[in-house]
Amino acid sequence: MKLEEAKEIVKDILPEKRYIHTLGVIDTAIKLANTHDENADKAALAAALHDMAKFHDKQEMKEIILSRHLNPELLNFHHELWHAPVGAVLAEEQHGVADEDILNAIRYHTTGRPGMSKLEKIIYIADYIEPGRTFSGVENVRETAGQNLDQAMKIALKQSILFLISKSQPVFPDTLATYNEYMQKEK
Ligand code: DGI
Ligand code: FE
Ligand code: FE
Repeated sequence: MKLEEAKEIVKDILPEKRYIHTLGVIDTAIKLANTHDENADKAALAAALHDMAKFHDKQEMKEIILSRHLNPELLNFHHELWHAPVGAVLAEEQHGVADEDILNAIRYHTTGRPGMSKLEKIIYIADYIEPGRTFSGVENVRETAGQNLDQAMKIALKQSILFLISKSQPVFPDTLATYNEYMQKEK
């Protein structure tokens, strides 16, 4: 699929604010890909589609999680987490995206996972730092992302988990496992 085609698809299904966020993620992902020797076309396509299921019907998402045998643990957590793995299913099944790295970048953009590829890290970070993000701490990750993706992941994961804890929210196991991986290896 071409980037322009992906943009048309999400422009139709996302509210304007979310579409503008998506454009910010595309732009940021292309820049990070160029800086860190990743394929910028793949980064742009993954970014364009990353939130495609963000407003998908909750019941339909539940059915997709069950019927495609996705991690059943998802259903014990907030439905906000479902749009990432469900988005990967829709990208593959409805739009013919076959590149496993692109699908994984969509699938794990919210929680991360241990052993993330460079593309997965780029989408995770681009989602976190795109120009529309203004929360406190975003600058820490913006400043670092151009130099060192792993360092940026470390900061983003730590801040995300602290944010969830400050809201007394449960933390999904993949998010904790990713955090642990980054804090255990010397990066
Ligand atoms: O879809 P976006 O808003 O662009 O960003 P995202 O895909 O990173 O989703 C962020 C939302 O997901 C935010 O509301 C916090 C929530 N979230 C992320 N990780 C976890 C989580 N919520 C819970 N309960 N547990 C998590 O581990
Ligand atoms: Fe998302
Ligand atoms: Fe997003």
